[in-house]
Amino acid sequence: MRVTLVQPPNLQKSGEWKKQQVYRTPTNIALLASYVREKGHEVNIIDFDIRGGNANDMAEQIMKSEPQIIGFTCLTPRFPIVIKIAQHCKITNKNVVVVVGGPHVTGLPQHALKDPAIDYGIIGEGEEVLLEVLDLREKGKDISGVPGLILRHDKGVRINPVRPFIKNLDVLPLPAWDLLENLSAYVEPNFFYGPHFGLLSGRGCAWYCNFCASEVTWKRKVRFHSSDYVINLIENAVNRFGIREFQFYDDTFTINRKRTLAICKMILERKLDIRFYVQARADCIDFEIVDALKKAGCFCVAIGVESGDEKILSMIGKGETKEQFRMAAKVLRTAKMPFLASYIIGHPSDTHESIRATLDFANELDADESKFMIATPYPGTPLFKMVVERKIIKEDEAENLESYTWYQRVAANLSLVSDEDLLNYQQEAYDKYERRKRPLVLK
Ligand code: B12
Repeated sequence: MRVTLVQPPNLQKSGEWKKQQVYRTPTNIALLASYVREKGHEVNIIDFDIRGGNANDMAEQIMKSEPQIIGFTCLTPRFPIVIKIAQHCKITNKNVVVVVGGPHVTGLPQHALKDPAIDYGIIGEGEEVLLEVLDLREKGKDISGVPGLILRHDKGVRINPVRPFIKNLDVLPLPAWDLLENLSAYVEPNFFYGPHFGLLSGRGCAWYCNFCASEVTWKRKVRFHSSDYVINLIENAVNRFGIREFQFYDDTFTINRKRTLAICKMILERKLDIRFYVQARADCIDFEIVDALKKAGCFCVAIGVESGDEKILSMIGKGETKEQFRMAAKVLRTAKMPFLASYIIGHPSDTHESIRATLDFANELDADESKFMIATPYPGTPLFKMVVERKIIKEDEAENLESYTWYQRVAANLSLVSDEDLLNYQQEAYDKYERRKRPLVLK
């Protein structure tokens, strides 16, 4: 079958944040693409984060690839634009099949098909579901029993049981980078000298913070690629695509100490000469790990601190204390490893005092870069359940989904301060910490 996989655009490239040039590879669709291509299907990828345009133009570009099936990946704020693009595609060819997957659909499957332009949704890990759909359609067979599929049924919507996770992640072929049309577009000037790839060394997170959407798809289960697979992933990027800079998308790259040390050792032994950036947790690093990362080419460790108030930290389920963050900052500084700390403003029951404590804590930790997000209730998270229960939003409030972003918008406020104050605190923090930001790339 001929399938076109689409990354919809980010509509929020405006205001202050427009200056932040951040373009990340749609690794998820590159992975889906390579999986189904290996089994004989014909695949195209279009990344509208890079191309831009309006819904009509975008649909035209998609339809030029003459797809039989279009697969959109979908983050919550992009659901409305996915619907618009799909509607335009259907005007050109009403028989084209539109499938939507990704964190938004997995978090809110009952509303995935609310627009008739969307034919099917896919929940959870997508590779095997997509392949089964393509294989069955190719043979003209019924797909309604495919596990992980959301479909229309008896005037309603049926959500088939989610598929079990792939047991051994190493069976996955390397992402189809060759299908991304313009590799040089994936830049982030404060972090990387040139284009970079987003890599995954595993999937899932072992913790359960109330705002985080990781559990929604990955069910608090962490699966790893072997260190051999990770090295192969890097070598392929270096040797075949000339890419030497990477961001690991893993929630906590350092969760398995032994594997982290093994990967770092292999990077050195093979003289890969790369630069990379990882996300970790304060309680999953120590001097030996950070030192090994540094020697292997890691130039930044990102830590989610989230709040400077102990009660809030405990309420959100972070499972870490301020003292642990202080210790981690000390370890990172001793190892001369730059670090990025991210914070959330507007947690449930956050007050002026607790938000101030967060800003003060950011000052104390003095990370090389500090980011401040506004708490946003992504579908499927405990935070989302809270806002629905308290009737702050309606579960299917599709019109408002574009505001489900961490920056300059308040989607639903569970804190004890006003929306306006939240936005002001974010702006204050942005102004102060942007000025203090230490470049991770030396010009
Ligand atoms: C890289 C990344 C991005 C990149 C690229 C996104 C992308 N499409 O990959 C960019 C920078 C664009 C991005 C932006 C945002 N992101 Co982001 N991002 C990630 C990150 C770190 C990795 C994504 C990834 O590759 N995961 C691994 C792959 C294997 O998983 P996956 O993406 O879920 O894909 C699998 C399935 O979902 C499914 N699937 C996905 N798409 C499709 C499509 C089809 C057709 C099919 C069949 C299956 C399918 O199959 C895939 C393979 O198994 C994740 C965290 C994480 N570790 O996952 C957050 C994450 C996806 N992001 C998140 C958020 C909140 C955002 C923002 C909204 C934050 C913000 N700034 O406000 C923005 C979007 C802003 C906007 N206005 O549009 C949330 C998702 C919440 C949600 N419901 O949308 C996550 C989960 C972080 C978190 N832990 O909460 N992000």
